[in-house]
Amino acid sequence: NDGYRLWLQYAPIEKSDLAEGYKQQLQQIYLSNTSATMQVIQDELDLALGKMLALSPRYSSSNNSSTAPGLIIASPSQRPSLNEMITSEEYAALGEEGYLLRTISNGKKTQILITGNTDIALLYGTYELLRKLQTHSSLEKINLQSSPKTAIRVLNHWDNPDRTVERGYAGASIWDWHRLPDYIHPQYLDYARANASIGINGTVLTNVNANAQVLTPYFLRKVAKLAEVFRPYGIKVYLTARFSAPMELGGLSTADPTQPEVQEWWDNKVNEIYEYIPDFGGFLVKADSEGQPGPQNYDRSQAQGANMLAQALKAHQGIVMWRAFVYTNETPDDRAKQAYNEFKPLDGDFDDNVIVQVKNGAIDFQPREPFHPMFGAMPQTPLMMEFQITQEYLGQGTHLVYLAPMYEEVLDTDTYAEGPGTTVAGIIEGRQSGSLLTGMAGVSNIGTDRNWTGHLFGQANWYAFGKLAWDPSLSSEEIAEEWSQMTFTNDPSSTETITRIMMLSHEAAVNYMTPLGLHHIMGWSHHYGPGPWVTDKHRDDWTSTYYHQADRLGIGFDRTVKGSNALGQYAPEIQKLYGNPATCPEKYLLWFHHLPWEYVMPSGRSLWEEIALHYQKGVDQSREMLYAWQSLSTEIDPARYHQVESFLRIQEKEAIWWKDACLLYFQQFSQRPFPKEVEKPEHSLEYYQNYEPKFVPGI
Ligand code: BDP
Repeated sequence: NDGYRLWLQYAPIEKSDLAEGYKQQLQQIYLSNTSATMQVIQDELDLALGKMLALSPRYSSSNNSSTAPGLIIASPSQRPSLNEMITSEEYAALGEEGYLLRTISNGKKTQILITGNTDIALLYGTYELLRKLQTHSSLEKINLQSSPKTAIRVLNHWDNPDRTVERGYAGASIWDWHRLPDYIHPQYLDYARANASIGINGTVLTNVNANAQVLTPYFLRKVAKLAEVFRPYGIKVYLTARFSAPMELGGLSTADPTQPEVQEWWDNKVNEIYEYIPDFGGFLVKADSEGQPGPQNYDRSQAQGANMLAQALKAHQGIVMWRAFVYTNETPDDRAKQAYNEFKPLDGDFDDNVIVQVKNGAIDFQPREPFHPMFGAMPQTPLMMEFQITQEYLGQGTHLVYLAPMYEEVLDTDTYAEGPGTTVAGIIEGRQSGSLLTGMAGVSNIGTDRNWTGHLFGQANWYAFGKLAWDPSLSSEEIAEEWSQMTFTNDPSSTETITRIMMLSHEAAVNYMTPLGLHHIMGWSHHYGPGPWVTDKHRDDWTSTYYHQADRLGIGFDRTVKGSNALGQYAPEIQKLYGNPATCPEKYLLWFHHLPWEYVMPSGRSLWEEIALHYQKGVDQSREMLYAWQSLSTEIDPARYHQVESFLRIQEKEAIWWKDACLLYFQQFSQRPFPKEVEKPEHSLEYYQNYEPKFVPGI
């Protein structure tokens, strides 16, 4: 088992009574095979039931068949009698993508009903039923209705036309542009199945650092083919739009959004795209950021830039996802404040089909960040969440770090924007803006590696992202349990162990990388491994010293009123709570405060000691993860067991590397000994500074 089948393993169900019950229930299925999506449903059932139960179900779409089906998969238009069972209110509440899964009885026989308003809803419901089988759940008395809480649930591929993947750690891009549109790699279909199984309904095929070439007919033909493959699975394609494309492709002398010829160029380009792809989703745009062109080049606002594209897309129901990751080179006092300062004054200025895509935190996908202050600050603008699934700052393709607890932490945080209870999740669900345009984006961790994500547990991050995009209130622990059952085994004790490893992993990584609110102290450029000494680069805000500010007196970035006052961008309740080191959650302490080394922590220990002990704890936790996994050596198939085991050994080694490098570096300033619990560094600081890799493959 090389992991290719992801969470859709469909392992044979060995408990005979359970399997027998499922078989009885599922041998006769009502399904009217009238569309490509219904065919997908039937194919998936054939595959899954064949593998799990050695069952070839019989399908019928006759409403008066003599044997009553044990499973009915139908919308009311396919089976009008459903209207007698399910009220029109219930159907209305499901919306376009929601499904209802219910155990019903027709007098003599128990039946399972999967219904919804569209074929895609039925597909989602089918995957839910298969999940129940995969987790060996009872089919008696099911009664669940589920509708997505966000509308746009997209993967952002940072994939380039030459098949390199920016910050990709799992091989090359899965888009084989060269052979498209004539060759459909089977992986595209499995990609679509995997995404549909977790409710992902969109994919941005190309890198945010965009290449205008993807908008040329040469590429559009290929994109159209992918769109065709994904359509039956409810997945729309989107592209990144390079702001200067009118100059690069159209030969114009400007890309100024206020110039009619620029608007006209985009209008024509968009019309052309819709000729190739009638249900094209729209554009994702990175502008005025890290060298990307944008409206600032012409002294125009982000809203002017976004609205120009929005206008071109409007007639086709396309949308613009405009990124808030805007920061200029000369960030004067604090990069964390830039996006808010740029966007807040524009609240209400964006067209209806624009949604602003905001990273979870204000810096840049760090191992842990407090929520981005734009959440809650833009009541008249739809905001979508951008999480990074690829682990750029969290051990890349090598460390086991389950990201859902981090996503959950941000989603559950109260912004207090409109009084208590205005959580980040509520904002991205549109409860503040009232807009139906809502969404969540995840920067993809997928590549051509056989197991898709490089590290097998990277699959869990893709899975959890989809689940949380559908319902941001889900528990990361329950998602871990479910994923582990579907991916590895249903054995309760193994599931418990795997879930424990996963739930420990993010905190462990934060401890050995950036404890207590430290951030952006990773290796230069490739971002792998420790680099707290990174300084003197052409941009201050790309160095480590800019962020940790360690000196003889203390450490941390003062974002209170006495410092950059980035804290002033949050609601007064947050300002009060985080503004005082005594009440600021410890996990954000050095994010918001510069404190002396001898500062007394709630534990009674000094800040220095506490930092040192956190690094040690990260190392201890990485060992705990390794040993826990080793206890599963006879439970997991050898190939997957050994890959994860080797990676966990690397993780332990590198946790030590982080601890030693960071502590030796900070010790120069603190001038204090290590607490006795901390293992002695193996080498000198100089060694670590020279050891720093100059290049890490996979970028
Ligand atoms: C940074 C990455 C860079 C991306 C950028 C972004 O290092 O490669 O282009 O984010 O999100 O974290 O645009």
